[in-house]
Amino acid sequence: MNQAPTRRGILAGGGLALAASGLGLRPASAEEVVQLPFGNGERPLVAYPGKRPLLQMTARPPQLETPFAVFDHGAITPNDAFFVRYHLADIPTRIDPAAFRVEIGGQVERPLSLSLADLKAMPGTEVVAVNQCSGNSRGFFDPRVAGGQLANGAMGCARFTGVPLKTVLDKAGVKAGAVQVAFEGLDGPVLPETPDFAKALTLDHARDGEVMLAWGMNGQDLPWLNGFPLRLVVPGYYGTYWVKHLNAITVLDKPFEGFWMKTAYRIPDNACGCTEPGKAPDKTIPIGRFTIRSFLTNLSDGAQVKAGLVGLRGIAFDGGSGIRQVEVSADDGKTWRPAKLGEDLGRYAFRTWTTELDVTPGEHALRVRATGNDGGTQPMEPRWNPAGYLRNVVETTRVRAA
Ligand SMILES: Nc1nc2c(c(=O)[nH]1)N[C@H]1C(S)=C(S)[C@@H](COP(=O)(O)O)O[C@H]1N2
Ligand SMILES: [Mo]
Repeated sequence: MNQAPTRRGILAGGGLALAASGLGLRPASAEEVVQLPFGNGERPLVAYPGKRPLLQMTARPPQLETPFAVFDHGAITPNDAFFVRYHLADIPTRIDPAAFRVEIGGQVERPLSLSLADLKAMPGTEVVAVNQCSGNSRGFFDPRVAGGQLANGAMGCARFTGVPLKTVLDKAGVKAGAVQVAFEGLDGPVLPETPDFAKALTLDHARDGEVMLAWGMNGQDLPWLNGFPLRLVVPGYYGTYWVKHLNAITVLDKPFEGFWMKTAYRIPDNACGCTEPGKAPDKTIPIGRFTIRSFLTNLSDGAQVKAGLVGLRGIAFDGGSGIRQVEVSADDGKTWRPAKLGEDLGRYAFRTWTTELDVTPGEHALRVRATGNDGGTQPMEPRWNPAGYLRNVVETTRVRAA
């Protein structure tokens, strides 16, 4: 951060400020520490402005994981519980929404500088979509891999309100020969040597009508730490593309070569996106859509339950085909019983599910598996890649019934 942090919520000029006294907020007490189930998994629970206490992975920049129990409360993740991921320590702490502009330039007929009011005057759109960090669940990789050691809380699902990126690109008039669109936000590196965070989509993807510029999340302004006042929403795609505090959109006539596309956020170029554990891939491609996942949310590993009928519930999602089926198994995957799917909030959303299982006294390993409308499903054994991305093994929850 270059500016002195401020405690004032609203500045004299009418701008909003991140009312954090330094992104070095500390946990209120030593009890408020969560132990994630892997090495170096101690996380203080810290409440940042606009957020309930979340698992703090790093303080500068803030990287906060959602406590897993939140996902048991339904398909929508509340704004104050939504995870936070940043790469660069110089995150914006003051933004005047009235003065804010997003610039659309590069290979366009008419470069634009749009205010929030300009965007809100355009025909709007909404989507309920999951945002998940590529490194979600990285802490469970074995052998372990470098990078933020996250459990399963670097994901969330919200209703986003905004305008299709296509509408804005059409207004600017994309020139013939354009191939990609690059996106940048207001945050930046502390050291000039660090590459600024920028991402790109192919022009076809950028114009698919689903990628959107969002200002609203669950009926409110975007939380500060989730990209106030404007962010990119790329349904079905990993969070790395969901650029926050979005203020620059550049249409390109050649593929974007920035560090965060060319070097980082790449997966093995093969069907499983995996390599033999410990091996580097021969060839990589940029990460894209989510793998399909499902979770049991009402029982945690090691839980004690009463023998007999046990209610199970959870969530599932995939990269956008939508969830066709969720099944549970209590016999190491030999037999599966279908769960009942909850309300369909759209093919990019968390899909809730419920079922009951007759549990005899003793130890049980409960497994949950989702299948998408595209036929995709989850592997029984974890797959590995050096960056710790794409994790989607069938999750196992061990319970004891008495
Ligand atoms: N401006 C900006 N946008 C960003 C990032 C960033 O570091 N800076 N990180 C990306 C990554 S990797 C993820 S996973 C998502 C996380 O979104 P959230 O913090 O709103 O949960 O933001 C994306 N957008
Ligand atoms: Mo991410």
